[in-house]
Amino acid sequence: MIAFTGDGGLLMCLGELATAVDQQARIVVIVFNDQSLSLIDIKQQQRGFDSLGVRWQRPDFAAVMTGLGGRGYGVNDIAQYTAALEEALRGSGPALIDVAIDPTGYPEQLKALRG
Ligand SMILES: Cc1ncc(C[n+]2csc(CCOP(=O)(O)OP(=O)(O)O)c2C)c(N)n1
Repeated sequence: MIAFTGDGGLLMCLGELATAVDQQARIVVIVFNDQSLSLIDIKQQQRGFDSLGVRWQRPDFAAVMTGLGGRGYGVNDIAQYTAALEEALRGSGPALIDVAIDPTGYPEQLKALRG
């Protein structure tokens, strides 16, 4: 099984990674790590509010997963992502791929999608 999540979403249920390791679940968690609750951040900006409580230092989720006893990979580009995904799917037990994402293009993207 492959699960995709944002960093905010993963932080809300981080303990589940420990359960996945405990159960040796066959799951690969892919986290799009943009250091923010972007959806909320964008809504704040659109309404002219200050960006408040929605950005943080980039968590190292690969290190978290490794610390819990699982396999963790940190990636910054497509080549690293592909290699990590292949390795993650080959091994046993849970794995996590922490994908560094730049959120600066989101507002334009959202405007194009939703108008
Ligand atoms: C349990 C729970 N709490 C709060 C929310 C409200 N919420 C919706 S999207 C979101 C931000 C998610 O952030 P992230 O996973 O980093 O995704 P991004 O918006 O950055 O793509 C929040 C807090 C929710 N959906 N579920």
